Amino acid sequence: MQLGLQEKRDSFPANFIRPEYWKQNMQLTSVVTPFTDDNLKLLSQIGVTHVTIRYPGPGLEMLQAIKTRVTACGLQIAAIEGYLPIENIKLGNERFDEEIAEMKSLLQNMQQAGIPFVCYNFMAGTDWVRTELKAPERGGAFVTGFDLEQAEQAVSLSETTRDQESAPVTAEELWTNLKRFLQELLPVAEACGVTLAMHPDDPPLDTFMGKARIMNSVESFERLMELSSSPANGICFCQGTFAEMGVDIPATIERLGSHIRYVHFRDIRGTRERFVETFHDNGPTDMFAAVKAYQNIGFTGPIRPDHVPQLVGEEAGEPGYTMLGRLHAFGYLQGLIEGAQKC
Ligand code: CS2
Ligand code: MN
Repeated sequence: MQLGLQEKRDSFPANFIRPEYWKQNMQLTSVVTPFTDDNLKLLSQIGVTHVTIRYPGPGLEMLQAIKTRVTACGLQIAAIEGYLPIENIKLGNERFDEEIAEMKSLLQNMQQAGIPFVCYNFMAGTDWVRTELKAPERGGAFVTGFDLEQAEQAVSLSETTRDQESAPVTAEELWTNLKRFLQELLPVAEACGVTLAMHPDDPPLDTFMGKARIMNSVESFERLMELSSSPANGICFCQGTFAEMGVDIPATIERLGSHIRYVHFRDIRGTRERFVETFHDNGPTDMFAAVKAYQNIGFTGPIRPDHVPQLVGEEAGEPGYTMLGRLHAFGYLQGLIEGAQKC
């Protein structure tokens, strides 16, 4: 009997052939936007093995349902990232305990669903912020940008943190709330086999719209690591945000070393006060040296291309989260990983 085209595709095992150099290497993971079966299949076809999902709300059922869809396409869930209910934890207000309880139950559900990483940030009032969503990059592709002088036009690019009430918060208060957050969650995370990976403040300013920012330097990440030696206390090395800090990327990867448990791969041109994002292969950072540094520190965790340019035909997409640029970024990253592995 002759198989039809679709049946032939469906009967072909995902990631059937994995060359030897992938065995002890990083895990390619991706955010999937829009979250469709076609996009899941597309990622699986190009060699991506894991996905990063947004927090889908409380309860195990939704996580299990997403897992079923992801597994059907030959992929695994590496991490939950974004849309976490932790705004009142950051502000340390009367809803602190309620949100801690929701996070503890998330960690338990992640254990049930076999999801090993949760990526969070400690920016109060906003998520990542930009003042420009359509800056021109190579060939007229669109990238996002930031200019502190135009901060009143800033857009927070995450639905959960738009229009938050604007109570000011100091750096000292944020450190206190962070410490309480870690004291509550790290023991549970450890027991559940989940790692918390802190994402830096983007942009890494000292203060923004009346709120202090604390995860804005290499030293503050070292301080975070000193708060607890739990193996569940990890770092999400968002390369683009560290580049905004103006630090040497490969040297910083080596400096933070094994505390880096999750990686966002991306680059920018400029400074933390004024920058634009770039194509992954078109920024000032030596991306080969960065990948080499991840290999030197023995990093085998999930790595994902972070924000990507919006390419022709994708002008209406979610800034930073369209598909075509992501395919290009993965191809480039795969080449760098193989190259770095072999020399
Ligand atoms: C962003 C964020 O820079 C980024 O990675 O796209 O939405 C990110 O997912 C959250 O800030 C992580 O906590
Ligand atoms: Mn990032």
